[in-house]
Amino acid sequence: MPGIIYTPAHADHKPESELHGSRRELGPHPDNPERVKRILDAVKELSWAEIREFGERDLSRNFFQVHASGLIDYFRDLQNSFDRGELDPFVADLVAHRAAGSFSNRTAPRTVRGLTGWYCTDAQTPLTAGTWGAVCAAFASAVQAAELVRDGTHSVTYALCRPPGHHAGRDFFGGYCYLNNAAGAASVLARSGPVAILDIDYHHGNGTQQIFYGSKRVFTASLHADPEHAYPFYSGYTDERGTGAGRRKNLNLPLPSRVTGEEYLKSLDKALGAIKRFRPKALVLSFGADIAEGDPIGDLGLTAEDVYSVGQAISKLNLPTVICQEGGYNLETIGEIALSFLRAFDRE
Ligand code: OKP
Ligand code: ZN
Repeated sequence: MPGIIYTPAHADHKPESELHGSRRELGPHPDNPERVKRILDAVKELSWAEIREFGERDLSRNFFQVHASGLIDYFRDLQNSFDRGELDPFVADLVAHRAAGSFSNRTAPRTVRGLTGWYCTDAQTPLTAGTWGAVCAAFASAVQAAELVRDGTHSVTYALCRPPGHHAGRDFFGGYCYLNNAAGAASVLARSGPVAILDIDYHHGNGTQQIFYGSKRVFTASLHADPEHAYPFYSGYTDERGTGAGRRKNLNLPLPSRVTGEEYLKSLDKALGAIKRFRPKALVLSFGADIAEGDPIGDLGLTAEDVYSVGQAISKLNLPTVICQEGGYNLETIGEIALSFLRAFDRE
Protein backbone atom coordinates (compact mmCIF):
# COMPACT_ATOMS: atom_id res chain seq x y z
CA MET A 1 0.00 0.00 0.00
CA PRO A 2 1.44 3.42 -0.90
CA GLY A 3 2.15 5.85 1.92
CA ILE A 4 1.89 9.61 2.12
CA ILE A 5 4.39 11.40 4.33
CA TYR A 6 3.16 14.70 5.58
CA THR A 7 4.07 17.06 8.37
CA PRO A 8 2.33 20.30 9.39
CA ALA A 9 5.73 21.93 10.07
CA HIS A 10 5.84 23.25 6.48
CA ALA A 11 3.39 26.01 7.52
CA ASP A 12 6.10 27.82 9.52
CA HIS A 13 7.63 28.85 6.18
CA LYS A 14 5.33 31.58 4.98
CA PRO A 15 7.06 34.00 2.63
CA GLU A 16 4.83 37.06 2.24
CA SER A 17 5.76 38.53 -1.09
CA GLU A 18 7.84 38.34 -4.22
CA LEU A 19 9.08 41.13 -6.45
CA HIS A 20 7.28 40.91 -9.76
CA GLY A 21 9.91 42.59 -11.89
CA SER A 22 7.87 43.35 -14.95
CA ARG A 23 5.05 44.86 -12.90
CA ARG A 24 7.35 46.83 -10.62
CA GLU A 25 5.50 45.73 -7.54
CA LEU A 26 5.41 43.16 -4.81
CA GLY A 27 2.93 40.36 -5.30
CA PRO A 28 2.04 37.36 -3.16
CA HIS A 29 4.75 34.70 -3.00
CA PRO A 30 3.66 31.64 -5.02
CA ASP A 31 4.92 29.13 -2.45
CA ASN A 32 2.36 29.47 0.32
CA PRO A 33 1.21 26.94 2.95
CA GLU A 34 -2.22 26.67 1.33
CA ARG A 35 -0.65 24.56 -1.45
CA VAL A 36 -0.03 21.68 0.92
CA LYS A 37 -3.44 22.02 2.53
CA ARG A 38 -5.11 21.73 -0.88
CA ILE A 39 -3.06 18.70 -1.85
CA LEU A 40 -3.63 16.97 1.46
CA ASP A 41 -7.40 17.55 1.29
CA ALA A 42 -7.49 16.06 -2.21
CA VAL A 43 -5.27 13.05 -1.66
CA LYS A 44 -7.12 12.03 1.52
CA GLU A 45 -9.63 10.60 -0.95
CA LEU A 46 -7.20 7.89 -1.98
CA SER A 47 -8.52 4.87 -0.17
CA TRP A 48 -5.25 3.02 -0.64
CA ALA A 49 -2.97 5.62 0.87
CA GLU A 50 -1.89 5.72 4.47
CA ILE A 51 -1.02 9.18 5.78
CA ARG A 52 1.88 9.29 8.22
CA GLU A 53 3.02 12.26 10.24
CA PHE A 54 6.31 12.28 12.02
CA GLY A 55 8.25 14.18 14.63
CA GLU A 56 11.76 15.58 14.76
CA ARG A 57 14.76 13.51 13.83
CA ASP A 58 18.49 13.96 13.49
CA LEU A 59 19.28 14.57 9.84
CA SER A 60 22.97 15.49 10.02
CA ARG A 61 24.19 12.38 8.23
CA ASN A 62 21.60 12.77 5.48
CA PHE A 63 22.42 16.46 5.02
CA PHE A 64 26.10 15.86 4.43
CA GLN A 65 25.50 13.15 1.88
CA VAL A 66 24.06 15.74 -0.51
CA HIS A 67 25.10 19.18 0.77
CA ALA A 68 28.35 20.97 1.57
CA SER A 69 28.93 21.50 5.30
CA GLY A 70 29.32 25.25 4.65
CA LEU A 71 25.74 25.48 3.39
CA ILE A 72 24.35 23.60 6.39
CA ASP A 73 26.45 25.69 8.83
CA TYR A 74 25.17 28.83 7.15
CA PHE A 75 21.52 27.77 7.56
CA ARG A 76 22.13 26.93 11.23
CA ASP A 77 23.83 30.31 11.86
CA LEU A 78 20.99 32.01 10.05
CA GLN A 79 18.47 30.33 12.35
CA ASN A 80 20.47 31.38 15.41
CA SER A 81 20.40 34.98 14.19
CA PHE A 82 16.62 34.83 13.77
CA ASP A 83 16.28 33.25 17.22
CA ARG A 84 18.32 36.08 18.75
CA GLY A 85 15.99 38.59 17.09
CA GLU A 86 18.76 40.00 14.89
CA LEU A 87 17.00 39.55 11.55
CA ASP A 88 13.74 40.36 9.85
CA PRO A 89 12.58 38.30 6.87
CA PHE A 90 14.78 39.09 3.86
CA VAL A 91 16.04 37.95 0.47
CA ALA A 92 19.60 38.01 -0.90
CA ASP A 93 20.75 41.58 -1.62
CA LEU A 94 23.11 40.27 -4.25
CA VAL A 95 24.22 36.88 -5.43
CA ALA A 96 27.77 35.66 -5.88
CA HIS A 97 28.47 36.66 -9.41
CA ARG A 98 31.63 35.44 -11.13
CA ALA A 99 32.87 39.04 -11.00
CA ALA A 100 32.84 38.88 -7.19
CA GLY A 101 36.34 37.43 -7.12
CA SER A 102 37.91 39.97 -9.45
CA PHE A 103 39.47 42.23 -6.78
CA SER A 104 41.24 39.53 -4.80
CA ASN A 105 40.90 35.84 -4.22
CA ARG A 106 38.41 36.56 -1.47
CA THR A 107 36.10 33.63 -0.73
CA ALA A 108 32.98 33.34 1.42
CA PRO A 109 32.13 36.39 3.54
CA ARG A 110 31.54 35.79 7.27
CA THR A 111 28.24 37.42 8.09
CA VAL A 112 24.87 35.76 7.62
CA ARG A 113 23.83 38.54 5.25
CA GLY A 114 26.97 38.20 3.17
CA LEU A 115 26.74 34.44 3.13
CA THR A 116 23.17 34.62 1.84
CA GLY A 117 24.52 36.24 -1.30
CA TRP A 118 27.26 33.64 -1.39
CA TYR A 119 25.00 30.61 -1.30
CA CYS A 120 21.70 31.87 -2.79
CA THR A 121 21.27 32.05 -6.55
CA ASP A 122 18.39 34.54 -6.74
CA ALA A 123 16.33 37.11 -4.84
CA GLN A 124 13.06 35.12 -4.95
CA THR A 125 13.88 32.73 -2.15
CA PRO A 126 12.99 34.44 1.13
CA LEU A 127 14.52 33.67 4.51
CA THR A 128 12.25 33.98 7.53
CA ALA A 129 12.38 32.83 11.15
CA GLY A 130 10.27 29.76 10.28
CA THR A 131 12.11 28.79 7.11
CA TRP A 132 14.82 26.45 8.43
CA GLY A 133 12.38 24.42 10.54
CA ALA A 134 10.10 23.86 7.56
CA VAL A 135 13.04 23.08 5.28
CA CYS A 136 14.28 20.40 7.70
CA ALA A 137 10.79 18.93 7.93
CA ALA A 138 10.48 18.72 4.14
CA PHE A 139 13.89 17.10 3.86
CA ALA A 140 13.02 14.68 6.68
CA SER A 141 9.79 13.67 4.98
CA ALA A 142 11.69 12.79 1.79
CA VAL A 143 14.29 10.81 3.75
CA GLN A 144 11.58 8.99 5.66
CA ALA A 145 9.68 8.27 2.44
CA ALA A 146 12.87 6.71 1.05
CA GLU A 147 13.49 4.64 4.17
CA LEU A 148 9.97 3.21 4.03
CA VAL A 149 10.57 2.14 0.43
CA ARG A 150 14.07 0.84 1.19
CA ASP A 151 12.73 -1.26 4.08
CA GLY A 152 9.89 -2.63 1.96
CA THR A 153 7.13 -1.11 4.13
CA HIS A 154 5.69 0.53 1.04
CA SER A 155 6.56 0.10 -2.63
CA VAL A 156 5.51 3.69 -3.37
CA THR A 157 5.68 6.68 -1.04
CA TYR A 158 4.74 10.28 -1.58
CA ALA A 159 6.55 12.95 0.44
CA LEU A 160 4.42 16.07 0.57
CA CYS A 161 7.47 18.34 0.66
CA ARG A 162 7.24 22.08 1.09
CA PRO A 163 9.35 24.07 0.41
CA PRO A 164 10.40 22.25 -2.76
CA GLY A 165 14.01 21.17 -3.26
CA HIS A 166 15.19 20.60 -6.82
CA HIS A 167 16.82 24.03 -7.30
CA ALA A 168 19.07 23.44 -4.26
CA GLY A 169 22.50 22.09 -5.16
CA ARG A 170 25.41 20.78 -3.13
CA ASP A 171 26.53 24.30 -2.20
CA PHE A 172 23.78 26.64 -3.39
CA PHE A 173 20.08 27.28 -2.94
CA GLY A 174 17.40 29.30 -4.75
CA GLY A 175 14.19 29.04 -6.77
CA TYR A 176 12.06 28.69 -3.60
CA CYS A 177 14.28 25.71 -2.62
CA TYR A 178 16.73 25.43 0.32
CA LEU A 179 17.71 21.77 0.65
CA ASN A 180 17.30 19.13 -2.03
CA ASN A 181 14.61 16.76 -0.76
CA ALA A 182 14.70 14.40 -3.75
CA ALA A 183 18.50 14.15 -3.53
CA GLY A 184 18.16 13.27 0.16
CA ALA A 185 15.77 10.46 -0.77
CA ALA A 186 18.00 9.26 -3.62
CA SER A 187 21.07 9.13 -1.41
CA VAL A 188 19.25 6.86 1.05
CA LEU A 189 18.28 4.47 -1.76
CA ALA A 190 21.62 4.67 -3.58
CA ARG A 191 23.27 2.81 -0.71
CA SER A 192 21.50 -0.36 -1.87
CA GLY A 193 21.93 0.01 -5.64
CA PRO A 194 21.65 2.28 -8.67
CA VAL A 195 18.90 4.91 -8.51
CA ALA A 196 17.19 6.99 -11.19
CA ILE A 197 15.78 10.43 -10.48
CA LEU A 198 13.11 11.63 -12.88
CA ASP A 199 12.23 15.31 -12.54
CA ILE A 200 8.95 16.32 -14.17
CA ASP A 201 8.48 19.70 -12.50
CA TYR A 202 7.93 22.52 -15.01
CA HIS A 203 11.34 23.99 -14.11
CA HIS A 204 14.70 22.35 -14.70
CA GLY A 205 16.03 20.75 -11.51
CA ASN A 206 19.43 22.43 -11.65
CA GLY A 207 20.27 21.52 -8.05
CA THR A 208 19.56 17.83 -8.51
CA GLN A 209 21.53 17.80 -11.74
CA GLN A 210 24.54 19.42 -10.06
CA ILE A 211 24.54 17.11 -7.02
CA PHE A 212 24.71 13.97 -9.16
CA TYR A 213 26.50 15.35 -12.23
CA GLY A 214 29.60 13.25 -11.60
CA SER A 215 27.82 10.20 -10.22
CA LYS A 216 27.45 6.93 -12.08
CA ARG A 217 25.24 5.47 -9.35
CA VAL A 218 22.46 8.02 -9.79
CA PHE A 219 20.99 8.66 -13.23
CA THR A 220 19.17 11.98 -13.54
CA ALA A 221 16.56 12.78 -16.20
CA SER A 222 14.48 15.93 -16.43
CA LEU A 223 11.59 17.16 -18.58
CA HIS A 224 11.10 20.88 -18.26
CA ALA A 225 10.28 24.14 -19.99
CA ASP A 226 13.03 25.26 -22.35
CA PRO A 227 15.56 27.27 -20.32
CA GLU A 228 15.80 29.67 -23.28
CA HIS A 229 12.67 31.24 -21.83
CA ALA A 230 12.14 29.70 -18.40
CA TYR A 231 13.79 29.67 -14.99
CA PRO A 232 16.59 28.69 -14.23
CA PHE A 233 17.81 29.96 -17.68
CA TYR A 234 21.43 28.86 -17.15
CA SER A 235 20.90 25.11 -17.19
CA GLY A 236 18.60 22.41 -18.49
CA TYR A 237 20.00 22.26 -22.04
CA THR A 238 20.43 19.02 -23.96
CA ASP A 239 24.23 19.20 -24.10
CA GLU A 240 24.48 18.80 -20.31
CA ARG A 241 25.12 15.07 -20.15
CA GLY A 242 27.13 14.51 -16.97
CA THR A 243 30.85 14.49 -16.29
CA GLY A 244 33.62 12.04 -15.33
CA ALA A 245 32.12 8.83 -13.94
CA GLY A 246 28.72 10.46 -14.46
CA ARG A 247 29.15 10.93 -18.20
CA ARG A 248 25.92 10.16 -20.07
CA LYS A 249 24.16 9.80 -16.72
CA ASN A 250 22.24 13.05 -17.08
CA LEU A 251 19.47 13.62 -19.61
CA ASN A 252 17.70 16.93 -20.24
CA LEU A 253 14.56 17.11 -22.36
CA PRO A 254 13.47 20.75 -22.76
CA LEU A 255 9.87 21.25 -23.90
CA PRO A 256 8.24 23.96 -26.04
CA SER A 257 5.62 26.30 -24.51
CA ARG A 258 2.03 25.02 -24.48
CA VAL A 259 3.19 21.46 -25.14
CA THR A 260 0.23 19.09 -25.50
CA GLY A 261 -0.23 15.90 -23.51
CA GLU A 262 0.60 13.82 -26.57
CA GLU A 263 3.89 15.63 -27.25
CA TYR A 264 4.77 15.51 -23.60
CA LEU A 265 4.28 11.74 -23.47
CA LYS A 266 6.66 11.33 -26.42
CA SER A 267 9.43 13.13 -24.56
CA LEU A 268 8.59 11.20 -21.42
CA ASP A 269 9.03 7.97 -23.37
CA LYS A 270 12.61 8.98 -24.18
CA ALA A 271 13.34 9.59 -20.52
CA LEU A 272 11.74 6.28 -19.51
CA GLY A 273 13.72 4.40 -22.18
CA ALA A 274 16.97 5.86 -20.88
CA ILE A 275 16.02 5.01 -17.30
CA LYS A 276 15.26 1.40 -18.26
CA ARG A 277 18.63 1.05 -19.97
CA PHE A 278 20.30 2.28 -16.78
CA ARG A 279 18.61 -0.57 -14.83
CA PRO A 280 17.98 1.23 -11.55
CA LYS A 281 16.83 -0.59 -8.43
CA ALA A 282 14.67 2.37 -7.35
CA LEU A 283 13.14 5.57 -8.69
CA VAL A 284 12.85 9.02 -7.15
CA LEU A 285 10.38 11.35 -8.78
CA SER A 286 10.39 15.12 -8.52
CA PHE A 287 6.77 15.90 -9.24
CA GLY A 288 5.62 19.45 -9.97
CA ALA A 289 1.95 20.24 -10.52
CA ASP A 290 3.15 23.35 -12.38
CA ILE A 291 3.15 21.27 -15.60
CA ALA A 292 -0.64 21.51 -15.65
CA GLU A 293 -2.55 24.08 -17.68
CA GLY A 294 -3.41 27.26 -15.82
CA ASP A 295 -0.36 27.35 -13.57
CA PRO A 296 0.42 31.00 -12.77
CA ILE A 297 4.16 30.55 -13.46
CA GLY A 298 4.03 27.69 -16.00
CA ASP A 299 2.91 27.65 -19.64
CA LEU A 300 2.34 23.99 -20.49
CA GLY A 301 -1.01 22.60 -21.52
CA LEU A 302 -1.37 19.35 -19.60
CA THR A 303 -4.86 18.47 -18.37
CA ALA A 304 -5.58 16.41 -15.24
CA GLU A 305 -6.17 13.45 -17.54
CA ASP A 306 -2.78 13.96 -19.21
CA VAL A 307 -1.14 14.08 -15.80
CA TYR A 308 -2.77 10.75 -14.99
CA SER A 309 -1.32 9.28 -18.24
CA VAL A 310 2.10 10.66 -17.30
CA GLY A 311 1.80 8.94 -13.92
CA GLN A 312 0.70 5.70 -15.54
CA ALA A 313 3.64 5.63 -17.95
CA ILE A 314 6.05 6.14 -15.05
CA SER A 315 4.28 3.69 -12.78
CA LYS A 316 4.68 0.99 -15.47
CA LEU A 317 8.42 0.99 -14.78
CA ASN A 318 7.28 -0.95 -11.74
CA LEU A 319 10.17 0.26 -9.60
CA PRO A 320 10.15 0.98 -5.87
CA THR A 321 9.32 4.68 -6.05
CA VAL A 322 9.58 7.77 -3.87
CA ILE A 323 7.59 10.74 -5.13
CA CYS A 324 8.68 14.15 -3.84
CA GLN A 325 6.41 17.14 -4.26
CA GLU A 326 8.14 20.08 -5.96
CA GLY A 327 6.21 23.01 -7.49
CA GLY A 328 2.62 23.72 -8.57
CA TYR A 329 1.09 27.08 -7.77
CA ASN A 330 -2.52 27.14 -8.95
CA LEU A 331 -4.43 26.65 -5.71
CA GLU A 332 -7.66 25.89 -7.56
CA THR A 333 -6.22 22.86 -9.35
CA ILE A 334 -3.16 21.71 -7.41
CA GLY A 335 -5.16 19.16 -5.37
CA GLU A 336 -6.83 17.63 -8.40
CA ILE A 337 -3.54 17.45 -10.31
CA ALA A 338 -1.65 15.77 -7.47
CA LEU A 339 -4.55 13.35 -6.99
CA SER A 340 -4.63 12.45 -10.72
CA PHE A 341 -0.92 11.77 -10.65
CA LEU A 342 -0.99 9.63 -7.50
CA ARG A 343 -3.99 7.60 -8.69
CA ALA A 344 -1.68 6.16 -11.35
CA PHE A 345 0.46 4.57 -8.63
CA ASP A 346 -2.31 2.39 -7.28
CA ARG A 347 -0.70 -0.70 -8.69
CA GLU A 348 -0.85 -3.29 -5.95
C1 OKP B 1 10.30 26.44 -8.10
B1 OKP B 1 9.84 25.06 -8.55
C2 OKP B 1 7.79 33.93 -10.76
C3 OKP B 1 9.22 33.72 -11.22
C4 OKP B 1 9.68 32.31 -11.02
C5 OKP B 1 11.32 31.07 -9.62
C6 OKP B 1 10.66 29.80 -9.96
C7 OKP B 1 10.98 28.72 -8.96
C8 OKP B 1 10.11 27.51 -9.12
N1 OKP B 1 7.51 35.28 -10.40
N2 OKP B 1 10.93 32.23 -10.38
O1 OKP B 1 10.64 24.50 -9.56
O2 OKP B 1 8.47 24.95 -8.89
ZN1 ZN C 1 8.56 24.27 -10.80
